Amino acid sequence: MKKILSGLVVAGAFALALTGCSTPAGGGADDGIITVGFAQTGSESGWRSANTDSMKAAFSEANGFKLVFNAADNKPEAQIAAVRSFINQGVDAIVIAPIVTDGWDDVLKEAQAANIPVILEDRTLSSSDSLYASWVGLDFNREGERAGEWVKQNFDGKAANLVILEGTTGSSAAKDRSAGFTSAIAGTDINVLDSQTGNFTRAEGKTVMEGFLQKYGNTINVLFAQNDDMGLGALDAIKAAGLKPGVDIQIVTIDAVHDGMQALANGEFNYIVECNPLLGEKVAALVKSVLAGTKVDKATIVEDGAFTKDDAIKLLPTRPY
Ligand code: GZL
Repeated sequence: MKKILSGLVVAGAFALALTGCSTPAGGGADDGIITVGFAQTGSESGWRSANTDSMKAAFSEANGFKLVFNAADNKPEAQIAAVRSFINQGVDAIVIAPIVTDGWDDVLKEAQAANIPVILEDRTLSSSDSLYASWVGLDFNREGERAGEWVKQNFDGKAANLVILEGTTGSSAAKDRSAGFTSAIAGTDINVLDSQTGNFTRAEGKTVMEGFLQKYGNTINVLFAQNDDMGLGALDAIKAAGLKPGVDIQIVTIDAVHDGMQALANGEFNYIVECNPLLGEKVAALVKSVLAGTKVDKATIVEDGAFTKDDAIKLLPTRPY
């Protein structure tokens, strides 16, 4: 019996070889499952967790995917190594949320040479857009501008002193939010006392804010944190200094994740500009379109809102993240 089975196995393999078992239209292995390598930044913030959850839910087996997930612990070199590993594994498509904008040309060229399409989600990178199929994300410059417009509206003419907690150095989110914010407060009498990266994390936001408070004391009137998590870390430092966040130091942040909206509802934050992390379904649809050879837009921007304390109180019970 064993001999017959082995004969059948050989014949089957031979038949498969004859058919050339080419990849079915729409990409994916012979069974139609699309294997996607996803190079995530890491798990630096509440936003990142919500984004990862959204991506894993969209790239499910039920939706026809096998997801190979890598979180690079906010280390650009580890993220590039993960993409190289996906290429070596022969995945059908690669998705990247680039930690920083630079250093991507070589590995993107390797993916192109391997005929593996790359789709970007969330942040962007500085390589030529001929090296990736499409990007879906947010308008970071507008997010920074909206935060600056709130500061201008509430503090222009008061010679207020402001400090900034910047996101990860070299990331498109930090660079573009800084550019938008700076353009919005141009021409006002607001003094930017200092601006330093807190790397989008609570811990580093707290440490940098402690340094600002030691240096400038209670002359600080306003904090612009480029994400909720750094703002939440700064709350600890502000309270430890005997100051009342939201009153002694007014705080504007970006993201609008649950804990940030809770701080806003509590009056510890004063304004939040949203940055929508729920990109998974859009990215999954893009991957399927690209593999099916359908023409796709090079860039898709997802709309953001902006919230006051009253908005947060009303929205918190039903917010999906
Ligand atoms: C923005 C995203 C940023 C968030 C941070 O789209 O890249 O990275 O604002 C996250 O919370 O860490």
